[in-house]
Amino acid sequence: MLKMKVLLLLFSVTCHVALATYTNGGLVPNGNFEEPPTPSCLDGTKLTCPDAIPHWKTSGTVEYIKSGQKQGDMLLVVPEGSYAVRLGNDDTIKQTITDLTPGMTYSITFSAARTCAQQEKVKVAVSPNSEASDSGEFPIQTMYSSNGWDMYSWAFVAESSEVDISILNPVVDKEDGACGPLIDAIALKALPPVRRTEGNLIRNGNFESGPYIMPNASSGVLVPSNLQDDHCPLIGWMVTSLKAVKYVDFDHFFVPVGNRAVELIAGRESIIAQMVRTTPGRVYDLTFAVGDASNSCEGTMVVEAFAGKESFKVPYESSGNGGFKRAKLRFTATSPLTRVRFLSSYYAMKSDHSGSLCGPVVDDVKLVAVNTPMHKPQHKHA
Ligand SMILES: [Ca+2]
Ligand SMILES: [Ca+2]
Repeated sequence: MLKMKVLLLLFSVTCHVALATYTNGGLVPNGNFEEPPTPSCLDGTKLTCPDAIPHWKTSGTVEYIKSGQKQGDMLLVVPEGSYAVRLGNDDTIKQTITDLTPGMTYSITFSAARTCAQQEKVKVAVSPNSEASDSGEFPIQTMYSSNGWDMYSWAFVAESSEVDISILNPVVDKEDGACGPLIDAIALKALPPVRRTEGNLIRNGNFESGPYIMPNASSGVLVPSNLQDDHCPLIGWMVTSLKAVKYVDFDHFFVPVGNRAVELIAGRESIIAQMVRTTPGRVYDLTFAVGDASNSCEGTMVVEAFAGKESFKVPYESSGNGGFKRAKLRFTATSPLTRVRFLSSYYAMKSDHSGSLCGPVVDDVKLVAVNTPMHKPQHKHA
């Protein structure tokens, strides 16, 4: 009997571990490249075997870069620990991730640093993938953080328990191969569906469900633009603008409510949006918090909130030290689907002379139907 109990306990523990893969997020095996390549597979910094780095497969002339290495006069910055890889033209790194839950959405977070002034791009893809040419593309010529590298995120739905994740450097034009981006700190996080909380028609209005943020990374995570719904790691939301928004955490920033919020870092080019089911003629209140992330982003900021055709400007005076105010937009829905979106009217730059873009923070978004007798839907006779 006791043996049976022990076996059952072991079974449930094993099941729990298998189901809990990446529940709290974390690096993929050797996702930070700190486990070194086989020495015989290194020619200077160049990897000469496709399986030189433990857990990874590489193609092309991927380089293994040590922190402090020089490229001409430039000191190469490694995002995490002491080592990272550099992807030359058309180079790819790939890993097969196991024990994923089919049907579950996962976010990928990775760090990238450009090594030249030219335009650089990084592409992320997963396989199996029933959609053709369904990959994420990340332009990395705009640096948002002041330490020389940024964290990027993307999401995918696992179509199998085993998924190949590839990161590649597509050739934009014939350029210097030594200019390829440095890649480091590749992590995953499971993003289960987020239910609407009672009365609130917005999903994930508090932004608590989003991409993994490395505990020691103080720069926030970029959520790139123009992602299709199933690739946006901010569950429920879309980034519908040309530029990214930044996902910020309580450990390193001021966050109005809970542990996560969104910083609109690129003025009118940084837009988050969500489609909400509404009843035409019915009155709704859109409420939200506007603040600053305590990241030296000072001055007058304005957040514009849109609900369908209605819009509303919320000014916020930032001292750069954190804080927020609440705002409310009351509107009458004119359509069965209302697009709620937020943008920042102005561009802002940090006052720390880093030249980094920054902006207002949006959090705690709620859309609630208002029961006012004055605004009862008007029933028209056909
Ligand atoms: Ca590393
Ligand atoms: Ca929040």
